[in-house]
Amino acid sequence: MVSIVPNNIQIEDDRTGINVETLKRAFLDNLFYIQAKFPKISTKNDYYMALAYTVRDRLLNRWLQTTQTYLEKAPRTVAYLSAEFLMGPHLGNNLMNLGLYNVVKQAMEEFGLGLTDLLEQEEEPGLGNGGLGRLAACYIDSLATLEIPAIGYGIRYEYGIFDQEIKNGWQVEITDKWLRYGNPWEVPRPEAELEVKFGGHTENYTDEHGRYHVQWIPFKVVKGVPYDTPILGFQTNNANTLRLWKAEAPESFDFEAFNKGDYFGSVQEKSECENITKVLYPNDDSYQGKQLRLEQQFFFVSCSLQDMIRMMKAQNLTLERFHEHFAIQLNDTHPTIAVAELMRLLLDEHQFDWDKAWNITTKTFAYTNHTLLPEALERWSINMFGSSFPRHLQIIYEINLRFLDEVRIKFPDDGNRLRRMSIIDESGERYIRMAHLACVGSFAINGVAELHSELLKKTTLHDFYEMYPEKFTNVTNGVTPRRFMVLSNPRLANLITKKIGDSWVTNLDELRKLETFLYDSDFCKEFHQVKQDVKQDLANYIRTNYNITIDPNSLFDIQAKRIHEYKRQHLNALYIITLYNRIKANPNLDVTPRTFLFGGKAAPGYYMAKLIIKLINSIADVVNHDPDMRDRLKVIFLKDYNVKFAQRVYPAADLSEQISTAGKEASGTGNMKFSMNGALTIGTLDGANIEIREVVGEENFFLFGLTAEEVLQKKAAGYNPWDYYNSNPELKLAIDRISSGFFSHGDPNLFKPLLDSLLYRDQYLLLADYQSYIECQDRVSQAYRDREQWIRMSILNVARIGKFSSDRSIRDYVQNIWKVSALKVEVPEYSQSTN
Ligand code: HBZ
Repeated sequence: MVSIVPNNIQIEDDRTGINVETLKRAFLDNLFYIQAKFPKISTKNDYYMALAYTVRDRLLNRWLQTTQTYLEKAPRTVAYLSAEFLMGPHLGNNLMNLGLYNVVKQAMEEFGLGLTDLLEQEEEPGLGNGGLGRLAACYIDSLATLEIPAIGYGIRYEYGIFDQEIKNGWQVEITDKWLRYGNPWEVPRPEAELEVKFGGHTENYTDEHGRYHVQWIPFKVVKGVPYDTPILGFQTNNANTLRLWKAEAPESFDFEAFNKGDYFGSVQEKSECENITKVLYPNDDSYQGKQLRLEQQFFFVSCSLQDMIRMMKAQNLTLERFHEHFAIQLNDTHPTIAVAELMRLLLDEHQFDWDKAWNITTKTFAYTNHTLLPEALERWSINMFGSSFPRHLQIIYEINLRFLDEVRIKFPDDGNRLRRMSIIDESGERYIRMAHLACVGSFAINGVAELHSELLKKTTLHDFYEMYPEKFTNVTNGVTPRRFMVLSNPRLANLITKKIGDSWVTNLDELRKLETFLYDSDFCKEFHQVKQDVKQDLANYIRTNYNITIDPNSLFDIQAKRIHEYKRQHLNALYIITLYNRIKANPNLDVTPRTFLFGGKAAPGYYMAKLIIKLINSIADVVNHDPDMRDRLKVIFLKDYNVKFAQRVYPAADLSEQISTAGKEASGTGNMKFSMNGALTIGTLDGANIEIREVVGEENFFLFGLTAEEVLQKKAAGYNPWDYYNSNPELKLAIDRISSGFFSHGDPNLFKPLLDSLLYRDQYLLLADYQSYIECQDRVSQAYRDREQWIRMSILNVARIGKFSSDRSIRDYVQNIWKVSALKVEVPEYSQSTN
């Protein structure tokens, strides 16, 4: 293959060379020519930027070679549509993927700069809320590593998920100005901008052949500008693209006509256009029917579909084969308006007839569901939807009409079924049910863990399962071991590689080989030492940032995830209070010292979640200041839990809290990241916990609580939380401690909403699971005392976790859903010596 690097760039050129001397020269060059600084006046951020550009230069060849290869070969391509990509910092990941980590570290050291310091400087792109957004990030990592042609399409939010501060124990939200100092990893492509229409009305016309057509006359048009970020694979030349869309105002003639003579009005219109991609909605697992959110969804979906059509045209491919060229994955219902938009593009802009367009559309899309929580299912009021997307509303009505005819044929005389399945909810004010549209418009529907996929078929999507059983499948989530082991836990990664070689990084099942060393006392010692060292790192971090000293010999018990009642951080809190009460009652009690660490953001409008944060901080206040607790119990709420910080947290955990009410957590992915790093799990039979327990072995997993089925039975039988409160003295004491004002400076009202919700409703069955949980926690404390046995359980968790690599998940999608093939990219070699 011919090199596309300009031929006046030579081997060891400043932009490509990868030995220490060249890297140093390139770094100073970028500091000078990009940051316009010399060392004496440079800030840490200048150094970070200079290094980022130095690294970026070195990945461009792979990226552009990949683009060229895909353009030439026109392979079947995955388009992963997601309103969220929670990427985390890029620098370390790119260094690792380029194989430049160590040589760059040395180059920086020769300048007296610490690489870890520079890595810390990167402001992470927090373009997601939690699990769903991070899953998208893990998946594009694996797609590149597995050499699958793929594009990630999403939104370039100007403000990502808010930064969290804690003031007086309460969460305070701070705007995330992640672009403030520039983003060296993105390349704007203004030349590839597209137009997206909003509002207005439709008009019918008949063409010269007497064919009937519909035209959408929009109220406004917004420009979508793509910003591209390269996504490197590990140990491969393939580098895929993450293409995020930014909304801008057009300066078109039409647009000005709306604002004739009204300068301020037109500037206001401009900022209204740009509002579309201003900010990420900070809700996870709860839905808010805001028009702007709907507009965000349509905006990025329309840009992405038009982009795909444009690419096919550039490759001289006919749109009749759209579904052969692209497999589009819908990451939850957020991009589901794509079903209607692809229909519109084919019908109205490319003159396909309905049947042909529908055939293409339904062979293109596949839908991943991430939740069973009814409050999270998206539905848009017909009025709101129709006012922004009048043409799409017509198309959805037509899809529904034809769909209900199909249902009628398969299930005659079943009016209730028709009402239940209709894409339009007509039980009161009329709504569009996006999950129904996704099911009808997709050829595949999957849940994200085995239990979740089964429950989907049995409950939320039961009717659709009966209608289209062949569409349903499961793909259990996975996470990338590159970021969450190699990068975040180099000590552990090095130890593993020393024992079994490094092929585990791309073939995680190889970790099984570690089982050979289970009774090798030197290995066990080293393994333990790694954990202790990493815990010491976290302890140092906490001392520096919180001025609290924690003991690395205590059991690090960590619950890190979004705050939600179904995730039951307050059940964990009840156990802490129980331990506190026991020690107060018996100050000489022999307890296993524990450090309870929490991290996670609450949706700003979710009052109960915010109250849970306040409760944890209030308990921490009392516990950490009580001399009776010294060296036995510490509680810390770690603020602003994000990807960067998560990378410090997972490696340091002894115990991973995965304690959601069974049937509520679709999968969980933190559970996998903890386990990969040798934490043992205390968990319910929920989401992927079930599968984790299956592979690591039930003797290496702390199980408690009701099963999903028992939860349903209990509720059906008329669950009464008071029965548990009245019959369990430790539970009663723990709750009474809170309601007495003990943790709230005597104020009995502060936590009343939380306690009332537990005692009068307890939707998530905390009280029912309390006894089982504390008994299980007591078993954990006992087990931790047998150091050697604990280490072996921990090793087994690492050794058997291979299934939960996102590489396995992506292979599942590739084989069972997308039917795409890998396409290896060749890169003409420069001399790649690092010495
Ligand atoms: O998706 C999570 C599930 O709760 C978790 O169990 C699963 O492991 C993970 C990946 O499959 N769901 C989310 O994170 N959901 C959201 O963040 C969300 C964001 C915006 C919404 C709705 C949900 O409008």
